[in-house]
Amino acid sequence: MDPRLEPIFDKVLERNAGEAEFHQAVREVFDSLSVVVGKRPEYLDNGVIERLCEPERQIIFRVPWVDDQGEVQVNRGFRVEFSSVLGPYKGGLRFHPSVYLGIVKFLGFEQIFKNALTGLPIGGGKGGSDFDPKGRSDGEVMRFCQSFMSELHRHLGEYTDVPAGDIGVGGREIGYLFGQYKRITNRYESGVLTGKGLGWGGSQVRTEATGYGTVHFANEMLSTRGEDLEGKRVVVSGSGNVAIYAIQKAQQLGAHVVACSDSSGYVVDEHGIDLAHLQDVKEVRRGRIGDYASERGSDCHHVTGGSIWDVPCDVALPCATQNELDEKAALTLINNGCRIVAEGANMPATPEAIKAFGTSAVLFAPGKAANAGGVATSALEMQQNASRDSWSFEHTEERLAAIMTGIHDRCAETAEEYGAPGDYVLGANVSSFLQVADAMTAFGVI
Ligand code: NDP
Ligand code: 2IT
Repeated sequence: MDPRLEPIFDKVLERNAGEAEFHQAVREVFDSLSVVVGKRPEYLDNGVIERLCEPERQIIFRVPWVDDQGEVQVNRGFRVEFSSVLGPYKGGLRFHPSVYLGIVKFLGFEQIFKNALTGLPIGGGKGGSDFDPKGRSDGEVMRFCQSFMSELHRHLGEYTDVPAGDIGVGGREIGYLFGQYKRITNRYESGVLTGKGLGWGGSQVRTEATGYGTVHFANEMLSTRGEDLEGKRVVVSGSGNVAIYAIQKAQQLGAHVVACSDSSGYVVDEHGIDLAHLQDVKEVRRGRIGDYASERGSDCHHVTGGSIWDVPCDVALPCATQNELDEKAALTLINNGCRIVAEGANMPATPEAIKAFGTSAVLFAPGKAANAGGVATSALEMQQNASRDSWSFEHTEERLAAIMTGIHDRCAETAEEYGAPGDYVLGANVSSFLQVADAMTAFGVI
């Protein structure tokens, strides 16, 4: 890190004690910014970098609700409104027991740069709760969502803050959240949430967008080497929204997807993942990846625990959660001949893993570039809501593909310009930082 950035980073550590994931996300950006402050020292003088690390607003609230046994449960809700310099705060809500302020801040910080890369007018934010939806009935999830929105609604608005889904928040949850928002405010304000159902203001392709976009990005990376996904062996971690549609798009492009996972273990299916079966297990029955394996028969095996990155592949798409791919896993992937890693999840590779990829032949794309298709399509949903229009699947997918190609090229060109060809981390961080920092400079010290 450039020595001029060190005191700013030390201050981030001091003011945000114990928030390891937030420190990790900031550190990665600061490491990339060393090349910027050499050329553009004015960003040190006007406090842009320091201001960018401090969220504009952080909301923490109690979420009380009653479970099916009649017992009162109390969770904690968060919304970190990080930066509105390019547009309304935009970013998902995560419901997972591991959620605390440090997770929401890392995700919100990443979202500022990701959203800038899309080229669409959206700022960065993130929210969620330590509520665990696993094993909860629909009624419990509904009552939780209603209580969560009873507080959050006063902070939202199509010009203010527009949440969407993330881990543990999909179409069901967005429905309950939107219903409660509409009831409390007495306004059918479609543009206040994205990821809505297709019959009530949602956009075609939003469900598929993150996974599709990640695969499109990986294909663009391959094309820089004169290759494509046809015939490639692909491993996708996770089996949620992002993973499922990454698998679908990879298969549509002729890849052979052989493994996916959940937090209990992974499956290897040498005949190729049967997507319809996976969707039935995960999306319809809300089951586990172990159920997929046992119902599939003897050619498919389930490994409890272990690391999915032990499965040899040409292309690895981590689509589960942060820090799921460490240095050991990275070295295994490299030794097994993997050549492309594109992050569908947010920050799934540890800093040590990214370093290992950097000193190998692997091309690595960070989540803020490779998974930006989800939030980009959310912005397209906002566009459709604002114009009271709805676009076809084909048109929306074309827009998504063009946005992903644009992000790929923007990262690759910036990396080249700053003397680091093929370094998508540097390209993504520098290019988005410059856009955000220039807008902040134009607005003065606010
Ligand atoms: P889902 O809740 O649909 O799926 C999450 C998947 O990741 C599940 O398979 C889950 O397994 C697994 N997982 C979650 N936590 C852990 C953990 N601690 N250890 C191991 N596995 C875990 O979420 P999404 O697919 O929407 O999100 C996946 C990732 O993609 C996240 O990093 C998210 O931030 C990112 N992302 C999502 C976008 C979206 O539009 N949804 C957009 C951009 C990024 P299990 O069921 O066992 O918990
Ligand atoms: O991490 C992400 O980009 C998301 N969870 C999607 C955010 C959004 O507003 O669609």
